[in-house]
Amino acid sequence: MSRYDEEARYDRPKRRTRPRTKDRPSYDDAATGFVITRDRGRYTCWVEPGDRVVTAMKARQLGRKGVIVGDLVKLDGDASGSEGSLARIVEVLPRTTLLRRSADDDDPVERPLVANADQLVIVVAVANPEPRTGLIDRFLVAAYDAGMRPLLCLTKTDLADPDPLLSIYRPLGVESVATQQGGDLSALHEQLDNRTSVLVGHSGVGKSTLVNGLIPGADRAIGVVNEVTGRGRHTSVTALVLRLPDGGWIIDTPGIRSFGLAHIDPDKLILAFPDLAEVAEDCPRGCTHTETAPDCALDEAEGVDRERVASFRRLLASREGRESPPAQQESTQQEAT
Ligand SMILES: Nc1nc2c(ncn2[C@@H]2O[C@H](COP(=O)(O)OP(=O)(O)OP(=O)(O)O)[C@@H](O)[C@H]2O)c(=O)[nH]1
Ligand SMILES: [Mg+2]
Ligand SMILES: [Zn+2]
Repeated sequence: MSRYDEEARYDRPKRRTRPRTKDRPSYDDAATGFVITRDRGRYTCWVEPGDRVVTAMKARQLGRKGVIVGDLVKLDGDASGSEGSLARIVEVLPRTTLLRRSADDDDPVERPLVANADQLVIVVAVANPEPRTGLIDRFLVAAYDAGMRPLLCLTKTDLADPDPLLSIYRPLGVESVATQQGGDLSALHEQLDNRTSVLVGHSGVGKSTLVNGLIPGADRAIGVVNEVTGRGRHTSVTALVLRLPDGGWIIDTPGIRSFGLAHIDPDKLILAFPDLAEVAEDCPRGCTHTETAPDCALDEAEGVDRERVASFRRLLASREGRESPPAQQESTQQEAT
């Protein structure tokens, strides 16, 4: 019997008569790895001492517990990182943040995406593909829910003026930067330094292009946006953590078309709409803020952008599994691949 099997059995006694902590080996001395990418059952981990990269698999005792990009894990077995070696992930350290989504708004199954990141960079092209505020609002909800700072990054500003979008989100206190391929990225650098940032957005908005601009030699593959459909080609297929030259980490993720929020409490949606939250303080007690809610303050409020109210209500409605207006249906559509 291999050492692996023995340990797995030791960790999962049939009858637990003593406190669990006494049954478990202590991994205090084990190396700590930072999960930078995964491919099927293999996790690539970065280990600070020796600046080494270690390939690992999940130990049996973790059971169904997920290991995701950004996790800090304890590595047992051969964590040397030498050619052909394989370590075992025996423990996942508590996460400081967790970015997650559901496949769709009425699908309660949560899909954890990235752990321990502190900034969500919402990458939106000002053109090709056309920007959708509905998706930006969704990402803002997800960022606040995950405990992450949102940063709006408007790309392809050589193709169109970013000001109309900036004028919607700046007053809400959302930090933003505008970029273009080959242009000056110092404003973006400043926002990323010493943070762990996740880039999210539709396929083809230019996430990998940004990574290549920020990190000389990163060499992320870049796709072409289809002229007819305006869709990207889903060039990046797995999330990957890269180290920024001036400190901090950046995580490139595959493009997504939908970002379900079924796991988020409807009461929390309004956190992403501070302009509306203020108005909603005048709502009757327990107001659901939907279109049919009696005396909802959002109906009459002056100085409130009706588009914003509509976007908020579309999110609310989609959360409740109700029929959504066409604009929303389009932005939550699954990519047909
Ligand atoms: N005009 C223009 N094109 C850009 C700019 N940035 C990126 N592109 C182009 O947009 C296309 C898609 O870029 P990618 O970086 O692959 O996009 P992505 O967001 O990583 O896409 P996925 O990996 O599929 O999610 C490529 O053809 C880029 O050359 C820009 O600032 N201006
Ligand atoms: Mg990409
Ligand atoms: Zn209300």
